[in-house]
Amino acid sequence: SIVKNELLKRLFEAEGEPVSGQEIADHYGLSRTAIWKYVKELEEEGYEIGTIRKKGYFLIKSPDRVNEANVQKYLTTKNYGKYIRYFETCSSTQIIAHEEAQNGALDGTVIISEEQTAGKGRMARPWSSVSGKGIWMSIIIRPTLTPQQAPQMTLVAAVAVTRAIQEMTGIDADIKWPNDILIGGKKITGILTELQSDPDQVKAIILGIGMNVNQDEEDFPDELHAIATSLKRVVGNPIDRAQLIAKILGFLELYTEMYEKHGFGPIKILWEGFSNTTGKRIRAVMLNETIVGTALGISNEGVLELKLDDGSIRGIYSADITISK
Ligand code: BTX
Repeated sequence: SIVKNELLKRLFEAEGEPVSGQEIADHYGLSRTAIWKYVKELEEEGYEIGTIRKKGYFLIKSPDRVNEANVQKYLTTKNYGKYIRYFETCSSTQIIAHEEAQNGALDGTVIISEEQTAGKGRMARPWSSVSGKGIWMSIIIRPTLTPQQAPQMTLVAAVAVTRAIQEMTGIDADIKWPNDILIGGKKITGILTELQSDPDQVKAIILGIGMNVNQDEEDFPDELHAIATSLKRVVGNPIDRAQLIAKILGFLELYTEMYEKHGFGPIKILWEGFSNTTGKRIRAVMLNETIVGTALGISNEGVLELKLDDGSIRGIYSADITISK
């Protein structure tokens, strides 16, 4: 409810100082008991709230949740994250975001869930999304782009996520073309870019970001032990997911705007600085064939350029790549 959000906002802003329940009650024409009921609701959601007689309520501790209030208190964006739909659990934030986009959701609307029961990667592969440990979110972006420019949004997002990890932890992650972010060779983040489009203009990009943040080893299914890791396992201590989400949204808004205004050039430079792909020997598995070559880099269109052993150069639009030493 609006009043509950306002109460929470004031509690955050007061940073532990008391907030007058009476004042909020007066402002919304409610009774003090109504405000007290919202306090009780917040306590049920895991907030610890203290009371000082005649002065009001103060915030002791907020729960480790990536809900609207916890994320928004860190936001510095213009649009991204102004509207957040939050779920304790859902099938896939991508599915919900597609529906919301169809129903007219605004640019920068974000769907976040503590858990996904049917998280998905590319080509309907499953994405492991255990409760309360990761960032499972989909952002609805309405950029002025043609459908041909949309795949580059994966690279824009990869740069944004990598910058956010860098700011939050001091660690430089590697981007593996096109959509993986790795630390020490293990996957920290996957990005899934989907489209709603007219023939010549993108209507919405549904950008799915799945980030392993606070999982311990036993939180991953067996088949991922060799290939996945979390920020907590790398850094050694838990990370504030809400703050990290706000940072990702900040960089994403910045770089999306940069891409719209100045084209792919500036993004390409940033991307190449983080890429672990350029110069490496690559095996690219595509739907109908597998080719091997040396990665020259990405083109101005975001296409991966491979130099094959016969000297010819091939542009790869979409593939799963493995990198040899
Ligand atoms: P991808 O197809 O590149 O990678 C999927 C592969 O990654 C899986 O086949 C599996 O081997 C591996 N994998 C699965 N879960 C994890 C994990 N938690 N950590 C590391 N590796 C894993 C990547 O697709 C794109 C993933 C996007 C996920 C987000 S979460 C929010 C949004 N909602 C949704 O359903 N998907 C996106």
